[in-house]
Amino acid sequence: MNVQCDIEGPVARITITRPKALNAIDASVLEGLDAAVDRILVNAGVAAVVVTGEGDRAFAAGADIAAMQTFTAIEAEAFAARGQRVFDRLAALPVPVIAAVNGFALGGGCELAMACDLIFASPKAKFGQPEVKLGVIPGFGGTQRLVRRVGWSNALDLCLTGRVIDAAEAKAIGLVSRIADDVVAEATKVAAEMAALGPVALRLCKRAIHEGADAALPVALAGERTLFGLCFATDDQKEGMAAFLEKRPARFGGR
Ligand code: CO8
Repeated sequence: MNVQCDIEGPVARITITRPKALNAIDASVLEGLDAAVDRILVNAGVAAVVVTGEGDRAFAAGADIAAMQTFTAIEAEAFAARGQRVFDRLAALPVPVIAAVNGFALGGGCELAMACDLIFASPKAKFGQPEVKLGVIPGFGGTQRLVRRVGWSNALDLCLTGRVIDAAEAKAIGLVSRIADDVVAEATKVAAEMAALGPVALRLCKRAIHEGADAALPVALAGERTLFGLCFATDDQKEGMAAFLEKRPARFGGR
């Protein structure tokens, strides 16, 4: 399926394994990503996820151009729908998801990274939505997720020119959270650190941000306070606050 999913303790790692094609996303990669999401969803022990691409050249250099070349309009729309559905499922995982971008994240690769909560990049990572250079537009959510991440000016600049930016510029415009030499190791370390935090709070915090992002502010704030209240029905809240007041590390049970 060209995707590997390794679960080690509380951290799951999803890796696209088509390095010779710069991890280009074809139907088998979408199927593999979908299956990885399924595995993670049924494993209650997973508290954080890292997504990356095999090798040192690419996270994913886009949707597979050779596979798309002869699509009819109907087939293209169906492939975009399939990709959007898989990326939506990844984005909707209840636990934090970190993209570890070790090289090219172009087109569908950039869209995959944006379906993750956080994007970490190696110094040589490259980002872009170069679809217009191929006579098409982003189809796996790029026109919508990019504008939400980096605003109108930056999103239009990138999508309408197709230009490719480096990790430093991606960080400057807010697409990338952190730059690290060994980006997979850094993402795995941060994922493990997150996993040691209150697992219920992590899930509720992600939910508050995701569900509020596209809602009107009063609705989003109502959602936030409901979820805040819900925290007080958990053992983790009792343990977290007691541990602070007793000046000891918290031992969260995830309940
Ligand atoms: N699709 C298929 N194969 C690819 C892709 C790709 N996106 N990117 C690279 N490859 C392959 C190359 O064909 C090459 O294969 P081979 O060795 O058999 O010739 C191999 O990977 C290595 O690539 P290069 O030799 O080109 O490596 P370079 O270092 O010279 O260049 C680049 C690296 C700059 C990343 C270059 O490969 C490139 O420009 N790739 C295409 C980038 C791109 O345009 N991506 C956007 C694709 S469109 C898209 O993602 C739309 C998403 C929405 C889809 C909606 C569904 C309808």
